[in-house]
Amino acid sequence: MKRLIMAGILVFFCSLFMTTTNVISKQIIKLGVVTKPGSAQNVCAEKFKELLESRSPKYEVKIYHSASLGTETEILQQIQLNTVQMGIITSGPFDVFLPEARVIDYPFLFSNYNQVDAVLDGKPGKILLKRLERVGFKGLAFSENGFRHLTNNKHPVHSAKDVKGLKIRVMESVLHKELWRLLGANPTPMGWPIYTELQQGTIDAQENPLWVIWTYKLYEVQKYLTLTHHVYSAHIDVANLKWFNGLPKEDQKLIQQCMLEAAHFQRNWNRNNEANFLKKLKEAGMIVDENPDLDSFRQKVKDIQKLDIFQVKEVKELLPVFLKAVKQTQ
Ligand code: EAX
Repeated sequence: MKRLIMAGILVFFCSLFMTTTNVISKQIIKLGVVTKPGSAQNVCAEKFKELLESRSPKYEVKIYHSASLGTETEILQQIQLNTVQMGIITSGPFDVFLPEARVIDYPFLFSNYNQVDAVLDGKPGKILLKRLERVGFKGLAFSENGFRHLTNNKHPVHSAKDVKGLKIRVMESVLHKELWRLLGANPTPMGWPIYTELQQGTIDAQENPLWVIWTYKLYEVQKYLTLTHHVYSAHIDVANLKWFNGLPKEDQKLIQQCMLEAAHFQRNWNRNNEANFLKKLKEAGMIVDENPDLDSFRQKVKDIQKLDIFQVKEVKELLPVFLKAVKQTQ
């Protein structure tokens, strides 16, 4: 009996020890996204978590969503400091950190998803991911926000002249501000979310992919939707470079692989749902212009390359690489 009790106690302590060490040895990866569950960034983040945790007992991915870490710019700053290890961040705000990141958001660069995949999964995308190392990020993959469209609450926008004077919120991105200034609007950079500002009328307009307009109920505060496709908005899925490089080689490979798979899964999710989001937005009462005069928009931004923001050496070198790669897909 005594022996049995001793054995029991031993088993108890052993299992306690094992559970404790198991818990202690799990490394927490903090991953930041600005948007809420169900949104494009989160679909990618959740898939990444699922893949990594099922393939390695070593890591636990903690997703910080719904702007709990601040704006996308602030999340990027925290990743640079390694207080947050990873992020799924819209490409726009990256150009404050690395000017050449703005080539992805170059207006009317991409016309369809085949081009996007060929260029971002090809050499130009790889160059850009590598460049991020200069500012402390490990660029892992591209997931996506999607093609951006204009909404506003003032009047229908069919051609570029209708944009004149609109008070529009833009991302915290140098390029996006300049782009909407060229188009004749009055742009204000702000972090996400922006529902209250739209509701209160501090701003008249915003631009985002269809899933955003639906998920954030912007149809409640924006009457008009114009399918402008003016910018393809990627997410750049990044990690703190030093943290990443400090991991064992096989873990680096695994994290890279899980993020690539998550990104591809998420891109499909976005593309498969787009038509449905449009349908729902119409049903919700938005007045949609599906065939705006895009030439008038292109005309207004045709000299964008002459702006100072495109004279930065690194931007000047990388933009032609992207433009050429897109051409080759045609
Ligand atoms: O995904 O700030 C923005 O407009 C972004 O598109 C936002 O992250 C929503």
